[in-house]
Amino acid sequence: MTQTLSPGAPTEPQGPSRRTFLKWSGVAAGVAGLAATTDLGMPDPAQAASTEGLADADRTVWSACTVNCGSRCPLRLQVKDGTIVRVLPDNTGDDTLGNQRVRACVRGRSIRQRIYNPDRLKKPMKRKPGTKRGDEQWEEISWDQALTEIADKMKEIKAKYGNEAFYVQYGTGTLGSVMSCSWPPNATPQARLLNAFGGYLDHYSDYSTTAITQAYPYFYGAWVNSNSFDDVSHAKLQVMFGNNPLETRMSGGGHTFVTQEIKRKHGVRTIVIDPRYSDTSVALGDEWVALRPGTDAALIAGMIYVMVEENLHDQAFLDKYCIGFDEAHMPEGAPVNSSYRSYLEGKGADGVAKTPEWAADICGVPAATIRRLAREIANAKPAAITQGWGPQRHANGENTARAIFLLACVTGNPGIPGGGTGAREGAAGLAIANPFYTELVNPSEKIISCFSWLDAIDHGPQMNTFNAGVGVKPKPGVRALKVPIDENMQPENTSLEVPIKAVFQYASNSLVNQTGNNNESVTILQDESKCELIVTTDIMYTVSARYSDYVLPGTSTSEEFDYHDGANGGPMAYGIVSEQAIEPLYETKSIFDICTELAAKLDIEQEFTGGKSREDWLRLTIEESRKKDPELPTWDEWKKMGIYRRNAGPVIAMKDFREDPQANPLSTPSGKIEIYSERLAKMAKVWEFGVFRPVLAGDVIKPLPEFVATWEGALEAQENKDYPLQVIGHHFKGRTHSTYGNVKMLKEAHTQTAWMNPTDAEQRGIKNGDAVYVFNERGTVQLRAYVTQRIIPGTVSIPQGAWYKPLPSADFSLPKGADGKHPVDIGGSVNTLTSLHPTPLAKGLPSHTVLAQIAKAESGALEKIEDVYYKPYSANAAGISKED
Ligand SMILES: Nc1nc2c(c(=O)[nH]1)N[C@H]1C(S)=C(S)[C@@H](COP(=O)(O)OP(=O)(O)OC[C@H]3O[C@@H](n4cnc5c(=O)[nH]c(N)nc54)[C@H](O)[C@@H]3O)O[C@H]1N2
Ligand SMILES: Nc1nc2c(c(=O)[nH]1)N[C@H]1C(S)=C(S)[C@@H](COP(=O)(O)OP(=O)(O)OC[C@H]3O[C@@H](n4cnc5c(=O)[nH]c(N)nc54)[C@H](O)[C@@H]3O)O[C@H]1N2
Ligand code: SF4
Ligand SMILES: [Mo]
Repeated sequence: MTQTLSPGAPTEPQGPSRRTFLKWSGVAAGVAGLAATTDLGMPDPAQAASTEGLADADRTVWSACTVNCGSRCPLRLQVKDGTIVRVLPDNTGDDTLGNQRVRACVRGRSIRQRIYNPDRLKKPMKRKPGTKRGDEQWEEISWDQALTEIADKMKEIKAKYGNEAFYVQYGTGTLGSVMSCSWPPNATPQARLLNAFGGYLDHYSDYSTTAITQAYPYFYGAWVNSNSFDDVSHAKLQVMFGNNPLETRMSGGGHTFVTQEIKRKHGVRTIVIDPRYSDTSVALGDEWVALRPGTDAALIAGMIYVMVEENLHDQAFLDKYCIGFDEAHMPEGAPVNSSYRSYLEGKGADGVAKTPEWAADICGVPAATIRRLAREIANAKPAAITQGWGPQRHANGENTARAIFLLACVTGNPGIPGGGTGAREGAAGLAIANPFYTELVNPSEKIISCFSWLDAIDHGPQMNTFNAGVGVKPKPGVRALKVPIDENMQPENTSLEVPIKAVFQYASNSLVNQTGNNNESVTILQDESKCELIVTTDIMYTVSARYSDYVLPGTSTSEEFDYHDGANGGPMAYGIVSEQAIEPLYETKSIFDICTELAAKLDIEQEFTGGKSREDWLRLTIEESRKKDPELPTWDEWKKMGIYRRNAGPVIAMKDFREDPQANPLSTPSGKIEIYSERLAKMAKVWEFGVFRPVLAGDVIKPLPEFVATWEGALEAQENKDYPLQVIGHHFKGRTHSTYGNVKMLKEAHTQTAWMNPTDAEQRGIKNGDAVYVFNERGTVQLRAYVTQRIIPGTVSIPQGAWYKPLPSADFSLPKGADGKHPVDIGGSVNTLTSLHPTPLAKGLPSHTVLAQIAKAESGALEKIEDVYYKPYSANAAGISKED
């Protein structure tokens, strides 16, 4: 079942010999300066006419970068003697909106260093019997042995616990593919395999948007985007809350291009609200509003207070389209003084007026600035208000997300050109069918939040809807409410029956590294009486691989062919068909082949493949899509063109609702925008906190999008003497999460550092570039400090995704307050500091809610960091085939 380049091509795995590889990497590096493109830059117009890339390459094939950065870039891979020697960007389209050339960013252009990386997994591996998960003692075994043992264990677990003991882990490393897709979980080969095997426990939401995904149903009824970024041309003002497309959507034909092109042509004034002076503030911002993390809802309450006081709010919009803003527009039966206006005026339960002065104390933005911003945002008609997902990745991120929606509504912006919903920007796209995944359905009814799996391993059968957010399975493709609610709007309770006993993870580094609290995660996973089987398929020897029982070497996108959906933040809809550039390296296999072979061992091969090959399924995918959209190219045409694009025009979100709310009601119970949610009011009464973890400040469900002071939030930071600094972990250009995090040249260009304000640094005797410890009760990391005015005082940012590398604490001179209980993470993973305490409603990640302390490290620490940082991560694991 190995994918071959053409009939008759050798099917045995072929790694490039070290000699061939060195020869061609040498040539490629040597000619980089002469070619029409460089590995890091844009095409050089002066040389565009000359031969592009390597003149005597055997062939150039379309491929793609399929990681989860929110962009999707085609790559043209040049192949010589079976080895990829150059990576070229898109050379089609141009620089007009709707026909954009989709230029890959620095990461995509360094993909060769990821394909031929010393950390590449080469053979199936089994944790040596008698060793602990994480001991990194491996036995290389044959595929047959690996899959036979996994199948036997699966049968045993199924017989003992049933199918809900199987879990497909969250993972987004190849979400940009169809046949190799890793997300959404129910549209992955592993899910199809488990469906054929009798089902598995599914999860809802995702690590990107757990809080906002569960906030949506109670405000807008369902997920809506905001208008696309090209539509900002019609806005008078752009306001971005924690939205950083210039770093999180780096494709040169995508959001980065669209936002800058609109700014260049239309000059729309842009305000960026972020604790950091992000790359987006640098490139697009006319004003940076620095606020304390987790306080947007307070800032917004302060602004809306001014709008109401000065009658600048859009009362007509609120009356016609919303419920809950004032006492005259409340659902029947809501208590008196429970409207948002009552909350502002101090008539609600807390009795406090939400004046700009009140807000300033919380968020750190001066009251005068709040007044000025309120007037400007209310008077700019229309205003394009968007949020990234940083604001909601907090302890009560659900309320923050709704508060930003609310600002868009109070200013009357949803559904009109130049306006928006306060959600993240939308974009044009192609509607691609997905027959491989829709055909076989998961018989299991239960579903948990994506962040609850460690709890379900630990104490699954005690978890239910009210204490842990256990839900019932949504309809495929519907990102909606998972908490069942009866006809009287009363929530119903559902329980898990068995714990998770088997975890399958593919293109994911979320076992340990991307979930949170690395040290606690390791402790839960090391108890083999809990989770009995962990199977990881990846291309790299990742942090998660270290803690697995079986590690299966997967192929990378360049060793496969597939279809990839585009994403650009603007009017262009596009998709990419990639060709296989090289034979699978070493003994790697595609996830389709792995699942097919495992299915055979489970006697369900026919059910899994449906009697079709990988290519048959891809052809069917395009054929089915063409039934709905006949303009799309056929599979064979698409293969030749690589990228297909068309201008689909701007997205104006909620246009139908704005034009006729009676004919196009929302899916909320009232059909309107619900500023006050009766369902949340009812859920608040039955929701239980503190069953598995202590109840902390902010563990509440509020019917209104009010500010909630949370555990380890801005207010606790001011009280906490031991850990007074708020820590966030922004998404970083050096990596996509952990992916590309072991590419040496990217590490050199984008070093892992803790961003901190000079005020905080001076107080601690820390200078730019010093090695520091950042620590709290959950762990200690060691990394370099980046002392900069680009972050608000009192806040530190450690870019998320660095590879957790724990070393014994006895080898370090720990500062006061850092306990020796935990190892010291010298890789600088922010998840060594984060908590597993879930958000109240969504049971989601609170990744950006952390308090910690910083201290300067002992001399010699910097050298130690450097030494570990630049080494392959597989260097010290026993039993893994190393580079020859
Ligand atoms: N503290 C903190 N933690 C966070 C976040 C945060 O903001 N702060 N953000 C969260 C978010 S939004 C997300 S989406 C998650 C992401 O978490 P993950 O989805 O786990 O993301 P990655 O770390 O990129 O892991 C992807 C894996 O896919 C593998 N992979 C890449 N390409 C290929 C391929 O071609 N073939 C195969 N077989 N494998 C491949 C990579 O080697 C990598 O191990 O992290 C979350 N974690
Ligand atoms: N280069 C790169 N690009 C990526 C990724 C990556 O790892 N690297 N990951 C991709 C993925 S899967 C996702 S989900 C997206 C993530 O996209 P986002 O979730 O939007 O990214 P973040 O960096 O978490 O947050 C965006 C901004 O919010 C700020 N912020 C943090 N807390 C707050 C707050 O309380 N209030 C306000 N107003 N701002 C706050 C941060 O400083 C940051 O600048 O990015 C995608 N793109
Ligand atoms: S990381 Fe994202 S922006 Fe960069 S090449 Fe890959 S898909 Fe494009
Ligand atoms: Mo994400």
